[in-house]
Amino acid sequence: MRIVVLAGGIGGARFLRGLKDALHNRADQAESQNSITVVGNTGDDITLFGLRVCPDLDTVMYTLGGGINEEQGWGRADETFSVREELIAYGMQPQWFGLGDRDVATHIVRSQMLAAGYPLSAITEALCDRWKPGVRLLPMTDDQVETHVVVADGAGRRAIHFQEWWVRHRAQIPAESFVSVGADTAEPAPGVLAAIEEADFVLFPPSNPVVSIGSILGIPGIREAVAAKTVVGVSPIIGGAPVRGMADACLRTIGVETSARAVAEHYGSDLLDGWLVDEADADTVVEGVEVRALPLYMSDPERTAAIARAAVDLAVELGEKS
Ligand code: FO1
Repeated sequence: MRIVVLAGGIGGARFLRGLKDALHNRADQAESQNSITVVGNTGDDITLFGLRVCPDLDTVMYTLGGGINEEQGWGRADETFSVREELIAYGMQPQWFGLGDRDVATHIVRSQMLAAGYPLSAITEALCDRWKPGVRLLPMTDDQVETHVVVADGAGRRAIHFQEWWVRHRAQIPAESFVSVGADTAEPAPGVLAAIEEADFVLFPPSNPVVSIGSILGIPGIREAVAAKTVVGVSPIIGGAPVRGMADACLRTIGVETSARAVAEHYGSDLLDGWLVDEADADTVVEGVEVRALPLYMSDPERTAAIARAAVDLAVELGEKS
């Protein structure tokens, strides 16, 4: 099976680990027939201290490559922070985004290759040569696209980088809107549209539907290509609350209720064919979308693999998009 997964950070990476397990144990397909192409969100990317940081690409790469800080879901395991401490000693700003020493090496490799003219897709492939994530990881675009947040508080109305809103302010300043800076002139990265067209189906993991999956779908050409395929998504909302992160703050900003049903309706039945919800939301009905309920907390690898298997099974059941 050829599967394309649109992924953001932590939730997407953990789902992908379960998907690899589910395919590995699947009897009806020779192992070699399976391929997973991940289209990763780059809207969270930020340049800090002259280094280009790609949080969602790195979270997928480290999680599937065995280098992730498991509790955090981002950054490296066994980290030290000497570089960070020295930067603070120099009074360098910002100090609200913690870069670990091992992680800095990734950003140095990426920044050096960017300066030499390599596109982000080639750089990501080179980094994955080391980490061997077992999936093909493509950035959604090679162009620079960043999510900025329009906020208004005592300091006045202004746009700040998504990371500043997310990490410094923990999404506590109400966001008026999200702006995907650069998206309107961005092109899908090489291989993205072809992978989607050649896929048997597309999966939306429980990533942030607004700033992760929404950002990917916002790259011209990607939403149309995905809409032509069978798409099965996994709800990131269980019982009216996000499983992790602050998806509710993002959904509120775009006027979408924090519920499994509302997120599916936000994606739209022109895009979404199947939707997995937790048993707490088993009464979810979405016009034009096949809804299935099962335990959705990715509490352990077996549970995560079961969720991924259910997504694959539903996609196969829904078959070729009519
Ligand atoms: N998240 C935090 O809450 N605090 C941090 O200091 C932080 C540093 C960081 C460094 C590298 C990286 O790849 C991710 C990092 N994150 C941090 C997480 C990041 O904000 C999120 O992974 C995504 O951008 C949101 O999905």
